[in-house]
Amino acid sequence: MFEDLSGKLEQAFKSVTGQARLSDVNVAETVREIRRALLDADVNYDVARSITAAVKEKALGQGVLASVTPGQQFTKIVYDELVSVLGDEKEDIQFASTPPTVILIAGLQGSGKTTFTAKLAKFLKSQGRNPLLAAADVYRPAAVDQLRTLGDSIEVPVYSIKEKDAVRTAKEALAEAKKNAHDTLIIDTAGRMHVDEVMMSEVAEIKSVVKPNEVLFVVDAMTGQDAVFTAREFDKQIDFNGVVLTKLDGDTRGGAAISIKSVVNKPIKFVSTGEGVDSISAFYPDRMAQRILGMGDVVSLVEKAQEQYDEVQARKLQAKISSNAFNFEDFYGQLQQIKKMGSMRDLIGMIPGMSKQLGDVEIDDDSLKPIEAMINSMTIQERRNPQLINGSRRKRIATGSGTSVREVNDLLKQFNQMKKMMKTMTKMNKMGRAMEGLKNLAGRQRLH
Ligand SMILES: Nc1nc2c(ncn2[C@@H]2O[C@H](COP(=O)(O)OP(=O)(O)OP(=O)(O)O)[C@@H](O)[C@H]2O)c(=O)[nH]1
Ligand SMILES: [Mg+2]
Repeated sequence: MFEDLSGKLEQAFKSVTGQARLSDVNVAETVREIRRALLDADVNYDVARSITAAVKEKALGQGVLASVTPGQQFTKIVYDELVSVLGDEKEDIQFASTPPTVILIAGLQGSGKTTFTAKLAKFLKSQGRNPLLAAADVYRPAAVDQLRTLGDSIEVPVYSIKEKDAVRTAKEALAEAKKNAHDTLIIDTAGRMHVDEVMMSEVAEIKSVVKPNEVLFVVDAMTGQDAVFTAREFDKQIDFNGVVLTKLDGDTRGGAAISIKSVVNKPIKFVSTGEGVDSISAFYPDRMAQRILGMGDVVSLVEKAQEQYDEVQARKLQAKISSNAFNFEDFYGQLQQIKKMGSMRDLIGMIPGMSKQLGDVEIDDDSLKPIEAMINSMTIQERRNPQLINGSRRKRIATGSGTSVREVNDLLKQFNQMKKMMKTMTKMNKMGRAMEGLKNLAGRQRLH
């Protein structure tokens, strides 16, 4: 699904991945690439523009999250924007408080209405409902048979009449549903090649007669911008409640899926991904956005980092590092920060490719414990002013923390090295560097 779009977006994020931080220049370039990718995918022009404008604003307005790359941060910003454009929350069918719930299915010819009618019936049946189908497509001779065959295969009854009267079929089917205690009636209607008067007036008449709880507009996602145009015309006249996107299994570029909610302001409720009666699923904006971006766990990684991120603290830290005032108190704060994010291995493992790179290197949270213990055994003055820590103080700290003087010596030595390194690495991702220093430290501590 949407391979082409996913590939192009990934390419766009790659261009910022190598950068140490988000700047005006690389944001503008990446945003341009994202817009191009969206337009190539046949996303509505205004929708593409509003997505990229929002992405740009957020990217420039956000502080750099210390523990993720700019590329990952960018992916998350685009993800949030896509989720919002796709509708934020999953939207359900509105069921009637007094049954039966009436669902009217409408759309252009060949969009997948009849197939969807059966799919929805099966879907609702599996949730314990007892549906009846109405064959209100009375024009195409084979239409009623098609629905009957589908109904038989899922063991759901189909109501039809001999006369070619769609409105009467719907009306009688409703009476039948009430009589036989069906809690759901799904009405399949005829499609036309184009949105025209005859079609509209018939659907409108059925709507006024049976007063459906839900009018679903079925649209073939393969038709791109045409689908969005049809939906808008349809909505003006029929005022539907939700959209069903079909044929998402095909070679669709994604434009209709991404544009339709913004243009029509009606939620996508279901998607259909195949010809079989089981190929139906409720529509989840977040899952769809994740699929479009093909981005694995980057979202949760950035979310975690964001949760813990405190811009003010990060700035303070940066200032301390550059003025060489970074001390054990700051270091301890960083340790706690890392601990809050979960285990180091979890955190690093979420970065694509990193788990493999780490290979057999053990990053053991336990290895941080002696370091913490040693810092805990320092007085506040010692933490703020590590050069105070002379021989006798080292001995006291070792005893207090259950470590050896040698370990305390190592910690102090490595802390000084790390401090120097952090200072020189101003161009690099600061927290990432700090973590690396910590990793070395943790690794060496374990050797003792
Ligand atoms: N690949 C794929 N094919 C689908 C999907 N939904 C429907 N189809 C196929 O599309 C064709 C048209 O489906 P129908 O359900 O008959 O469409 P319709 O809107 O009822 O068509 P009319 O009644 O003629 O207007 C059929 O061959 C279906 O099998 C889908 O999600 N994926
Ligand atoms: Mg049909």
